[in-house]
Amino acid sequence: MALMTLHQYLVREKRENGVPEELAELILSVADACKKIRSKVTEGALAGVLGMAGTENVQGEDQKKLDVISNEIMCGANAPSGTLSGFASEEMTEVMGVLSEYPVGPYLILFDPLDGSSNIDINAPIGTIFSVLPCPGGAKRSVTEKDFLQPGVNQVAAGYAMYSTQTQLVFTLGHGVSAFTFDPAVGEFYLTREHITVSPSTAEFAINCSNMRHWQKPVQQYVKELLAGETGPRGKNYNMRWVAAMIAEAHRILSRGGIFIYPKDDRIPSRPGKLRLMYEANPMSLLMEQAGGRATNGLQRILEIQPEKVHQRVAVFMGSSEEVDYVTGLHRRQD
Ligand code: FBP
Ligand code: AFP
Repeated sequence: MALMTLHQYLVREKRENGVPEELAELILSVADACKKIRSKVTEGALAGVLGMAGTENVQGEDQKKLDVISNEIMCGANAPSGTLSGFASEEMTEVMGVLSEYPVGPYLILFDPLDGSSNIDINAPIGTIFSVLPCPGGAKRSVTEKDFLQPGVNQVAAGYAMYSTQTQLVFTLGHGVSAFTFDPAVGEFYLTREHITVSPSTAEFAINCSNMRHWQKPVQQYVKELLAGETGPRGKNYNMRWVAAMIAEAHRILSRGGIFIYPKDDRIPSRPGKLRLMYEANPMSLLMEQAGGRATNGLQRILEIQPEKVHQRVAVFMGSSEEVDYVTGLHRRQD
């Protein structure tokens, strides 16, 4: 049987699950942006897109050329769609309204245009993460940061594109998680996995162990128990992976289970974690929950956190429910 295109899938979602026309349009324009980013990523040095941009983002991080290019592509491809009232991006200090030359729509989009920046120049997996929120009060011309400060449970869509051996687009519209593989010969995304589930149990974990000495006690204890293997308290041997791009860790978990952790640590005591709540943790948490997994900050469900700033950070424990529940339990007992 012929594979279903992204467009056909969205037609079906509109008909069977009542997905609004404008949301389907927005997903198509995100997919177009991801195709363009993929093209730059794939050409690499041939397109002159590797290396540093010589600028810093709002988090004080040095921007790579591809961070900046991907941000321009995400803004440029989605602004004219008529589905949005505003944007927020890891690479932009302030939230932005849609230019007056374009019609406005009922949604806000937040994105990390290029996740896993340290992987760009080494030709390892990277991706684009996006989150879609309703615009309070409906479509409007001027948006403020306050409009964006909604908990992750309000997301009407979330997902990512991953640029690796294949380019895949994975998203949820609130009715499960589906994955699409890009066929470069045709220029189309095709549905290749539907009803994705995260297995409740796993023997695979992902955490940057070089920071072990900086972790808080519950994380130290948890990883010590995993490393103790089958004779330890968890009674089995665990394997470890670290791709240094959350997108790839999430994709692995959605493929074969696992737990991904980026905890708070004492390198910067005032920082609650490294990852950004609104355009990294929230979209991934929605995907995990839609696939039957979990996502907490160690104490509470990430999707229920009320954001105070668009660029705020959060600790992340996400993936297979048995592991996330276990490590969350260790934190709660300590609290
Ligand atoms: P960027 O969005 O700046 O690329 O950083 C986020 C991130 O790459 C995550 O995707 C990843 O899990 C983490 O940083 C890796 O950090 P570390 O330097 O500890 O390996
Ligand atoms: P395969 O060729 O069977 O995939 O295994 C080789 C390899 O992937 C190698 O490239 C890695 O360094 C190593 O296995 C990783 O193994 P663990 O992380 O599971 O120890």
